[in-house]
This record gives sequence, structure tokens and C-alpha cells, in this order.
Amino acid sequence: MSKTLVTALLLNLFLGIFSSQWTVADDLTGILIVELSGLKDATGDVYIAVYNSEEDWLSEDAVFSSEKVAIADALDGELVRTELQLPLDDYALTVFYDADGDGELDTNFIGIPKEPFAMSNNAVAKFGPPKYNEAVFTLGAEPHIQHIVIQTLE
Ligand SMILES: [Ca+2]
Repeated sequence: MSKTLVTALLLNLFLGIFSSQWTVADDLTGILIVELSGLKDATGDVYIAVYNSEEDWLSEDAVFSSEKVAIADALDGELVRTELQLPLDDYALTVFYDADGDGELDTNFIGIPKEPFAMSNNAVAKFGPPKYNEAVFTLGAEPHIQHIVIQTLE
């Protein structure tokens, strides 16, 4: 085997390793910063549900990821601030304040939330819950901030 051929093989090997590492780098997670305002209480928990497909949107069984945030631990001035690490993708969030501490979003008999809640992009309900495409955003390599104002419906 000539020296040139060995060098070429080694170079291929090196490039192969390099490119496979590059592929791993593509799978890195992004940082989603969720900042909540409008909460009237400094105690209790906020729940963030993360969806990554229109089909699963608002389904309780098909949440991509969920996060329970203790308000007292996440207070940053007037804001409740938390960071989530997620694969780079499109997402939509729902957030609610668990006023009675039962771990669930309480709704009335026609399904309207009785506890303070909100969606990513501050998408608002119009004759029904906001659509996925109103709440969706793209998480890229740069940290993405969602500033969400929690609404209380009476
Ligand atoms: Ca509740």
C-alpha cells in the first residue's frame, strides 16, 4: 500500500469521524426560556405543557414534555422564569396556574378553564381554544424567549 493511499484512507477515516460528530452536533438541544407574568400569587405551582405537533395539541395524553414550576423558586422580579432544554423543533405551549393545587387544570362544565392559563405567543381563545398554528414557534440554536401573560377568565 503506497504512503499516499494510506494517507487518503486515514483522511477518509478522520473525515468520517468528523462528519459523524457533526451529525451529533445537529441533534443538540436548544434552550427555551419561559417568562410568565400576570400571576397574582407568589406561591403554588405553574404547569407548562409542551406540544410539538398539531395533532397532539391540547391533548392531555400526548404532551411532548411537561414541567411543574414552583413559583417561589422561579421568581425573577415580577416574572416567573424557567428554562427548558428541548430538541430543536417547532413547539407550542400551554401554561396554567394550579390555584387549588390538585395538579390539574380545572374547567367548568363546558370545558372553559377556571384557573389562570395562557398559550405560547399569547394566542387567545376565539370561539374555542387557540389553534396550534397561532401558538407555534421555532426553537433554534439561539435561546428562544416566550413571554407569556397569564390570563384569568372569570
Ligand atoms: Ca387545579
